[in-house]
Parts: sequence; C-alpha cells; structure tokens
Amino acid sequence: MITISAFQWVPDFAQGQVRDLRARWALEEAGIPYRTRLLSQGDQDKPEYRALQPFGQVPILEENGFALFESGAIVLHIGERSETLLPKDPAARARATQWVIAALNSIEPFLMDVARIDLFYADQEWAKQRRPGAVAFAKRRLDGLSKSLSDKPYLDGNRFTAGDLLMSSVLRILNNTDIVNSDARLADYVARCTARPAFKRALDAQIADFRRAAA
Ligand SMILES: N[C@@H](CCC(=O)N[C@@H](CS)C(=O)NCC(=O)O)C(=O)O
Repeated sequence: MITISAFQWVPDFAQGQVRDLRARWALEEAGIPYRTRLLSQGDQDKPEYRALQPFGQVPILEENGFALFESGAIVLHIGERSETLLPKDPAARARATQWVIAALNSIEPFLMDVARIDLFYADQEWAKQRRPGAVAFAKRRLDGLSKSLSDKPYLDGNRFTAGDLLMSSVLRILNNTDIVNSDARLADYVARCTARPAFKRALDAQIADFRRAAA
C-alpha cells in the first residue's frame, strides 16, 4: 500500500495547508487507498528520512521500496494511474503537466514570498518595506493566470486535471489574504476545485491525523 509522509503536528495556521494534502488529494481522485507515516519533531532530520527527502520535508510517497519526493512529482506519479488527473490524449496530458509546472514554478514561489513575510517576518522592518513589491509581483502573475483561465471552469477547459489540483492548492496558500480572492474568477476557480469530494476527503484526513496526534 502507498504511504505518504506527513507531520504529526503543525501550528493551527498550517493545518489544511501542509503539502501532503496534495498527495492525499491526488490519491483520493485516483481512488487509491493509502496510509500515512506521521513524523514527530526531529524525525525529518534523521538520516533515514533525509536519504529519501534530502531537504527533510513532507510529503514523500513510498510503495514497495520505491520512494519519491516533491509534491508535484508525486501528483504526476499518481496521475499515471488516473485518467482524471492525467488524460490519455497525449496533447491534453502534456497540457496538464504544463499547468502542474506553471503552478509550482511560475505561481507558487511568488505567493510564498508574500506568505513567508506574513507568517514569519510581519513585524520586521525589512518585511514591511518588501511586502508591497512582493504583493504587486504576485498580483501580476495572478492576473496572467486569471486571464488565461478566462470563463473556463478549469485551466484546460471543461475538465479537471492534475494541473488544477496543483494550481488550486497553490492559490490556497494566500487564503488568509484577499490577494487571490479579490479576483472573482480565481476565487470561484479555487472554490470549484476544492468543492470536489476528493479534496474534502483529503483535507478531512489531514486534519483527523492532527487531531488523533493531539488526543
Ligand atoms: N517543494 C516541496 C516543498 C515541500 C514543503 O515545503 N514541505 C513543508 C511542509 S508544507 C515542509 O516539510 N517544511 C519543513 C521544512 O522545510 O523544513 C514539495 O512541494 O513537496
């Protein structure tokens, strides 16, 4: 059975955001059962875990001696077993992959610039000065994304793919600001993606693991 690594506990602001959610969501979309390997404080720095994830992060996927890190790689790997995530048609499949990489490479770093300031450095002078520029840059990228989405339900048209799973996961990073939500098209898009039963099951499972660990 597939095992996904996740943290046993994270602060409230990170619950529902930790990146194992992306792997869980993909597995739920694919209808593949999985279990979790919950890391306690410090487990991620142990040599055995670092051998599987060089940066000590979650998630990793393990199955029958095979291990994979990077949430994008994990979602694409699971997508090999799910036409919902990766369509069979080669052109549609390439476009789904394109949106996975766009989410992780062209959008996530810029939303993370803002999130990092807000979550970890909000009180520092340099962060106050940097934030408006970081927000402006993020908004430029979001504007491009919104125009490309246009009035389509999903990035490639009528069909949800792995690209939407990653893009909506990335857009949720700024849930606590109006930076994404002030664009009605993007707000509706995230709501549409996360209304999927597979997302809800994945989110409930992540939260349930935190609750079990806290009990
Ligand atoms: N690019 C990685 C990022 C993974 C990542 O940032 N994971 C966070 C949790 S959401 C983590 O493990 N943070 C602990 C750390 O970086 O030390 C991926 O998408 O898998």
